[in-house]
Amino acid sequence: MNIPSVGSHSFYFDTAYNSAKKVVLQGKLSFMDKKRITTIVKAKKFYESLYSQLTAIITHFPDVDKTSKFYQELIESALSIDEYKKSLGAINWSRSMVKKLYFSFKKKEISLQELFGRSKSVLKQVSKDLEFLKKARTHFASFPSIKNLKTALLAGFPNVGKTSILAELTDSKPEINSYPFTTKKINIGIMKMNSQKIQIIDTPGLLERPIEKMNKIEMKAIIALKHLADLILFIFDSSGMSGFETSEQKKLYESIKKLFPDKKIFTITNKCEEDKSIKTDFYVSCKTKEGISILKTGIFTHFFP
Ligand SMILES: Nc1nc2c(ncn2[C@@H]2O[C@H](COP(=O)(O)OP(=O)(O)OP(=O)(O)O)[C@@H](O)[C@H]2O)c(=O)[nH]1
Ligand SMILES: [Mg+2]
Repeated sequence: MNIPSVGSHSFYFDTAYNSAKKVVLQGKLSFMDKKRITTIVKAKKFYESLYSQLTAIITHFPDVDKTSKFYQELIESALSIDEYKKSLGAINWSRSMVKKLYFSFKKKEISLQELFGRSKSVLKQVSKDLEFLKKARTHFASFPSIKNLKTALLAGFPNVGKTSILAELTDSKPEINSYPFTTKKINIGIMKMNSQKIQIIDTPGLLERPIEKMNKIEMKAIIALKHLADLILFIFDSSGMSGFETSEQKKLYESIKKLFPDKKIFTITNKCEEDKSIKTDFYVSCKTKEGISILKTGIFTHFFP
């Protein structure tokens, strides 16, 4: 999600105030007229600047109720939706207050100095909301941009080679390391074959534990599984290199199957140059490239039979 940066309350005030300060009237006017008109133009500049800055915040942040279920759950996993809605509501309130104050100025109920002063205090009242939105923006920036394509999802214990498989199947160049929990965010790659495209998503290592005990990274994987997957690629590593027993991996597979009873799951043994002792639908090795093209064809045939 592309949201412009959020400033502090004084930043917005200063920007508007400075645009008002720059106003200089030219031409042959009496001293009194010049003073009167300058004041009017300054107020207008100040109001317009502030109003458009606040509008930019309101329009660039996503409306939770209008985003997809996937993004809604991602937002929920990162922050409190109530607080988020309240903060956006507060910015909306400040914008309407600024408008009211400007109208009061136009009706000569308040002076230019009062317009500045009162707008400043309105902004101060929403300073905490601006801070919150600043943090929310950082969360949103880390959200993946999911395309509306047929989607396969990589799942399995940490270190089994999910990200390596993503790199083999797609054009993605993800970070791969020999320790668990490398994937802290969702990686996405596009697999192309016969002019068709399939989106493949790599999730953080899924551990076998109850949903309530999952941390945020694990939650993200589950969220992705629930909303995005048309096919799950469950990766086994029976070589012993991942540090997780095959029996533990089988348990995780069973629990994922139960969690998503209506999803098709391909079981895949990775690191098959080391070991092929368990029965799975596919055997691949990212090291020797064995089985990779058979897997690619299998995925394509599933989506485009
Ligand atoms: N021998 C061998 N090693 C492999 C193979 N595929 C991946 N690896 C290695 O296994 C380690 C883990 O690979 P990753 O792709 O990072 O595993 P991951 O499942 O994405 O791990 P997390 O992101 O932590 O969940 C890396 O050191 C890879 O180089 C393979 O086919 N054979
Ligand atoms: Mg990974």
